[in-house]
Amino acid sequence: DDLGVVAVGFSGGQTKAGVDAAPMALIEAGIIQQLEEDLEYKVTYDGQVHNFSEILPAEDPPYRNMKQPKFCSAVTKEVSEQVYKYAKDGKLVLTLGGDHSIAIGTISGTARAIRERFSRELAVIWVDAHADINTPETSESGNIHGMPVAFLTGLATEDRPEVFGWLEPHHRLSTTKLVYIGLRDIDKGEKKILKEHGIKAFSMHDIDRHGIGKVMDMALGWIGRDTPIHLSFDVDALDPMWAPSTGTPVRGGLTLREGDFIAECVAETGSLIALDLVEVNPSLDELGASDTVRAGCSIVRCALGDTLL
Ligand code: DIR
Ligand code: MN
Ligand code: MN
Ligand code: MN
Repeated sequence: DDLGVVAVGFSGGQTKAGVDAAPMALIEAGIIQQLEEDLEYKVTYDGQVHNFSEILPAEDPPYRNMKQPKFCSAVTKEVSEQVYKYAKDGKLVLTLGGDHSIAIGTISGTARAIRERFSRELAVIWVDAHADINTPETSESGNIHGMPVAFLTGLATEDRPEVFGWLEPHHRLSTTKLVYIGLRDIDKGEKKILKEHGIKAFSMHDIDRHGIGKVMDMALGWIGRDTPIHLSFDVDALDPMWAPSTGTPVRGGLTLREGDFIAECVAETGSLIALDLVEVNPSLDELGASDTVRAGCSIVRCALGDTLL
């Protein structure tokens, strides 16, 4: 099978340095080689970790409470084009982040490609401790990595093309095609949005109650068979015991096996068209960095079809 890899060394959606180094750490841990040799993918990768310094705006003051709005917008627009090209080509797309703001690029790219190729709507499985569905107005932090789902679903809109105004209807995702897994730290404004729009979410409480097996049955049942799936996996969904090196760790998360199991279940559907692995930050909790990178590599392998037996 054909796989396109995009390495996005971008940290501007939040304020902690180091998440930009994650793609190189994952690649140095052998992720691409494993996909080629063990899983027999035909990999297309330009060999570069893009840091987008060439499109860093001269000035980028906060706008509608968003930090680095122009830079985030320009980077995600570039990522969107790259992911779109691979997905349009029929390639499965793996994006190595970077912070989670880059999903504005990856998901808008696949949503557009899937519309053009199959006249279908994309489904997204968002695995995260956080819902990342703040609008600029509900956000308490101003960090754009807490807003990607709001922009992707059109709950947040903006006319200025240099601040996400480039997002058009064909880039967007329906709130009915979105499923969350692993939530445990939701802002007040986000809770209201989730409730008002009836968005499907499986929190850690749901996983404790039903078990991860039943939760995956329910999540995939909600999406329905034969729907193209984009899996956006924030490594902070895992408990900090397994993935400590991330910008906003939240205790009480998924075990390593639960994370891999989610990825394995998505792989089993045969409907995965794109995968994001984001928010690994090797410079935080340096002793735990290699564990975090290994956990990330494992999730990628599981989602791309590695099986235990
Ligand atoms: C918080 C944290 N809800 C925010 N979000 C994070 O900044 O909007 N997302 N950490 O991964
Ligand atoms: Mn996230
Ligand atoms: Mn998160
Ligand atoms: Mn919070």
